[in-house]
Amino acid sequence: MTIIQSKLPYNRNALEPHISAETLSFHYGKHHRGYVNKLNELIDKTPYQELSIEEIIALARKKADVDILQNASQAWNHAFLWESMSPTGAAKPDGRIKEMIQSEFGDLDGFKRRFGDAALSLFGSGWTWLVQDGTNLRILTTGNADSPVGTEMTPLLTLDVWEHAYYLDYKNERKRYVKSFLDKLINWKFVAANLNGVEKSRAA
Ligand code: MN3
Repeated sequence: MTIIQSKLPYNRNALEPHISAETLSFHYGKHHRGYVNKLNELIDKTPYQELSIEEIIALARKKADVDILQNASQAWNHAFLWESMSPTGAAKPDGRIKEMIQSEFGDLDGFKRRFGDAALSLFGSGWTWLVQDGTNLRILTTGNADSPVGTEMTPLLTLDVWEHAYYLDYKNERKRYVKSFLDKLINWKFVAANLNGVEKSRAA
């Protein structure tokens, strides 16, 4: 089975002015596509070919197949990133996710502070995550291509803090990029839909 790159769920200029069409064109069309293509090369004529993207990640982690793990993880992480953002992302969390945020972080601003601090404190390249861990919410960072996929935690939201995600628009100002994401782009409907880890296999 060839891993197919997931569709971008909006137009390439849909996140402007926060993320430019140029950034999204490179990020989706070159970086994300590159990981998917490389993964397909690596798994060609191997037992990995029969597996879903999540199964590939789990098996590659277990067997320490680093190249496959990194490219599969990056493929999955980017598909999850596109869904984590929305052109109308300013909508606030509601219902169960709102209650969980209040109980873990005090309020939405408390969540933004903690998530922002995590994203800014990550040295070098990686990802910042909101995950569900049992009945609790947690904020995590993972270096380079790593991700919580295949662990007991359920990813709810992610932000890419590799420089390629923001350099064209924000240059070295990761803080302004993170603030735009937190204030303008988070797809809270997607976050809420991920609660409880409804099992679904994603495209890459
Ligand atoms: Mn990226």
